[in-house]
Amino acid sequence: MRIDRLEILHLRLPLVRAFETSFGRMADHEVLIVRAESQGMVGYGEVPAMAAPVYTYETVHTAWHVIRDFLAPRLKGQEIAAPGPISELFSFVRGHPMAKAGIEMAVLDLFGKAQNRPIHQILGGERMEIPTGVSLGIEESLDDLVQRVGEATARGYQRIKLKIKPRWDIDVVAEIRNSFPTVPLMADANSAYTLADIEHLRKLDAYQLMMIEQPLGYDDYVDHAKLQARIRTPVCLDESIKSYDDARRAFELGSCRIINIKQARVGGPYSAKMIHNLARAHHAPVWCGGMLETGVGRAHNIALATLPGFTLPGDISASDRYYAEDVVDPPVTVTAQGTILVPKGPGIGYNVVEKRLTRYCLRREYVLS
Ligand code: OSB
Ligand code: MG
Repeated sequence: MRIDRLEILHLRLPLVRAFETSFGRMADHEVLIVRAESQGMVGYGEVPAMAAPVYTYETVHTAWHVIRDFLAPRLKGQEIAAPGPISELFSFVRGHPMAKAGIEMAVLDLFGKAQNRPIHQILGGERMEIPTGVSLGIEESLDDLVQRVGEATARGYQRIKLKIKPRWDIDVVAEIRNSFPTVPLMADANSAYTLADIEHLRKLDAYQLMMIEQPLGYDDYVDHAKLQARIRTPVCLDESIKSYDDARRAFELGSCRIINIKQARVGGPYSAKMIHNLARAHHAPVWCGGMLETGVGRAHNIALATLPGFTLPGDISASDRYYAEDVVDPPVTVTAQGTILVPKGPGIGYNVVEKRLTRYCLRREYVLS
């Protein structure tokens, strides 16, 4: 297959409610949508970077630059024999995994459409229904959060993730555990602590958390290993794992027992699958993380989460968790049992509504034609 045209669209979508983490508060979300065309078919991928480099160093602006000036020119005239990692082709660019992932996702969707197969089948997924959880942000008050947790459990979500930061942590987890004694619960700190906080973080051991996600430095392995040796709660890494080699380092050092796999953060679906395979060999569970994706990235995440090692509920919530109107039709929905039914249609299995892409689009450009 050859990519005839590649277009990138910079979208800004309003969130139904502001989402606050230890790195800041977001009222809307910015992403790039990658549209890859071949023989009249269109494949879609997503770069769920944000407007500011506060989660990783990438932003929608760095991804725009890297795709337009380096990755797209490399695709020109290339014959792509089969769906798979295009990381080889892109390895001359150091880093920038989200920019690379957006293109790889779009190419995978194209292959699915060309072969009339769903992408989860191409990836080797095994499940037709995936368990899912929800990520809840920092709120104005504990009462607000208790209400959010109540709503989410009533909707069926199989586990609740609480965002924590210094002064919004132990008491918050204690209160939620007290109000919801049996709910599967975890906490995500987005790198808000240091090793000096070991004794403080150890207090979380009292609340039967499934895991604590990325408590320490966003690029750290050594301190997390020291922390894991001192706390009972399993450590899960998110920000630290940007590649297969990062995952290898983390397992070798004992930095974590669980990995949150985001295909955008690790350079694409095939790198995500490799990390999944490595984690399986280490008997470590993985789950599919989220980046407030639109329906495009969300559909790719659903496909990834059908792989057998994704045994824990992920952060793939229903479209309406973040968006009043998603760019796909039908929107992603969650069953009363807290699962998502994997679509059977070709490619990503959801229809992308071009008119809605246009509605939220700030700028678009053909970067290969
Ligand atoms: O740390 O997992 C994270 C959102 C944006 C950036 C980082 C993270 C998150 C979330 C929300 O936790 C995940 C989602 O619901 O998409
Ligand atoms: Mg996280």
